[in-house]
Amino acid sequence: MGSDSFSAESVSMLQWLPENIASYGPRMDAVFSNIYYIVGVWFLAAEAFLFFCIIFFRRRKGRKAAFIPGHSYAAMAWVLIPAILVLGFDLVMDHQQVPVRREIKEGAPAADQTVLIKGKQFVWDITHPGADGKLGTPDDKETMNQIYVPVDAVVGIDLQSEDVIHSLWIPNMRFKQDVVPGRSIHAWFKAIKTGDYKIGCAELCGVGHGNMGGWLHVLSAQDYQKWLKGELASAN
Ligand SMILES: [Cu+2]
Repeated sequence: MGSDSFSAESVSMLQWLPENIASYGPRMDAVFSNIYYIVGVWFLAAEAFLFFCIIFFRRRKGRKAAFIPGHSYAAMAWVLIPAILVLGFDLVMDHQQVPVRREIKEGAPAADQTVLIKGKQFVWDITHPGADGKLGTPDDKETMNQIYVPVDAVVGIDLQSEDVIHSLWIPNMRFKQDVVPGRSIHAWFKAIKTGDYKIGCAELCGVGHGNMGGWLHVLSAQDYQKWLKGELASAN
């Protein structure tokens, strides 16, 4: 990874996205912007052609409607050439997203620590490892809807559901992963900036779906240690 062709900071469309705080974010945003521009150009071309046809082939006095079966190659070309072009652009987009997908979904680096996140109607039940860095020990720290992680650390996320399908969504982290009952799904991220960032549920999971919001708190290494010891004033 790290090829300059993936550098996307200068692309204006990215100003609309929430601020990126993920180590892999620039590569993912580059994929977003490539798709945005390719699809955008095709959208404008298709709409322009549609309006051209509406205006120039409108009903007029003395002009009869024609039935065009489209059996000639010249007629078929109107469909086949755009279809081949679209397929070509599709392959280009696939080619660009494969390494990014591989990095994020398949290439999970060794985690500095792992957080267990359980979705249930209608809260995120979050278990952080304590000072020993391990889950399932007495010093684990549990919270509701509040995730605490140190900055610049690879954080593994184990996702489980106690009832229905939820989806953990952290827009600033470019993170969205379905949470499926009966499965333990492993994901990861690495925050590159401290701060508080919104989390939500992105899968309609019942009447309280809209309440499944919370915060991701990215702390400096010192603040994270303070939080573990219960000394961080603002934290629960
Ligand atoms: Cu939910």
